[in-house]
Amino acid sequence: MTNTIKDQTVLRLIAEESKRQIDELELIASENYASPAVLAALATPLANKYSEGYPGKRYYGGNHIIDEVENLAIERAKQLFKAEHVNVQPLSGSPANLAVYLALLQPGDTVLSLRLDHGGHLSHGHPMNISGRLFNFVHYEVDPQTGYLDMDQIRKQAKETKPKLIVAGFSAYSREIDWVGFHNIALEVGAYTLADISHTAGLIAGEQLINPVPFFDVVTTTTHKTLRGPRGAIIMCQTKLAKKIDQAVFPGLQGGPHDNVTAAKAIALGEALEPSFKEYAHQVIANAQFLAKKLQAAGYSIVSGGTDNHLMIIDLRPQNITGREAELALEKAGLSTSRSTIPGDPRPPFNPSGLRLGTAAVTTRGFKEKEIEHIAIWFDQALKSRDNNQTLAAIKQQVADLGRRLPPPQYY
Ligand code: DSN
Repeated sequence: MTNTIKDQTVLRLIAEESKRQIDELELIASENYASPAVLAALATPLANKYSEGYPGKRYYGGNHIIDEVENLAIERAKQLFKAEHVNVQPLSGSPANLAVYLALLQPGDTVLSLRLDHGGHLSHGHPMNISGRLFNFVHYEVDPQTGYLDMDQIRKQAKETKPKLIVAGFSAYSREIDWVGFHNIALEVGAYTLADISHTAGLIAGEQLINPVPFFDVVTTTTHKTLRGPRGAIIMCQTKLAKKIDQAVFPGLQGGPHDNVTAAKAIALGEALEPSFKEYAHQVIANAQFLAKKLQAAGYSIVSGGTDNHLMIIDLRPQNITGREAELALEKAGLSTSRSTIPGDPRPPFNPSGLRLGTAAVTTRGFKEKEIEHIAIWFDQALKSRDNNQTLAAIKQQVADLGRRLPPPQYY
């Protein structure tokens, strides 16, 4: 595919990044490797088209084929998640969430969501984000003792604050979510429900976690994390909200959809409908639970004591290392991770007390427990030798040897 690129500078950078992705191990919980077919769809002439509007009702001519592409993506998402209505146009996760707020709320309305430093997301009402500037977000927290969501406390807060919308679904929470509990609380206080399943969509599609789509009002997800598609998002909702959601996406927030990305979404959704995707989702969780167990055995403290999904948050305070120091040392050892706050973190988000790890990407490369055991050993060695560049370089070499034996899917 890159054979056609003649710009030597860009070509060199693409080659370097591609090599980095082979030689290093991706443990960032929100990343994955899309299939060659998904990547190929992105580099097609569909990228040339303008298609403002929706299938059958466009504001530009020449869209009869694009209509078929978009309808295909919609039908596959409906089938995969048992959704009544799907909008496949959102450009990414934050715009998808903003579209939902625009559809359901008036500026100043109250929304209840998880605090960012307890595992929430910027677009769930952080004061620096447009969501927090336009709407009155109040936040629930995880239980400081257990690291789990406390549904009784959330019910109490919902009754006190009477939100118009309750947001569930998180970017740094490792436990199964009580969707039914959230649904019941929303019924009690007369609130809409939004599930942001961006992190776990692939595990839900692979039938390893509970699916909130059939009974939540609206569900958003990015398509590039555990779902393993192109960068982008979709919104699923009940038929009664379809018009509001569609109008909020276009013309409310976006112009033309990215039709090449829509085609790639259709391919990824088709891949997720294959029986082998269930095995993938199962192995992602098995790998995460095995990694958590090995790290605990090596003395690391995992928030909530383990994981039910693809990710875990490690509280590094007992090791007296900050999240940033750990991230930098691990990067020198070829392990790509992201620092993270821990619930009630005394440190600032730029250099917090924790580190988030995920297994979606390495599982795509075919990693099983045997390879995960190596990761746990290298992780521990790298943090213990964080001031020794020679040891870190030696680990990086071993990481690259394993990485080259189990490379990510490449498209050229
Ligand atoms: N940045 C993503 C994550 O890492 O969880 C969410 O947007």
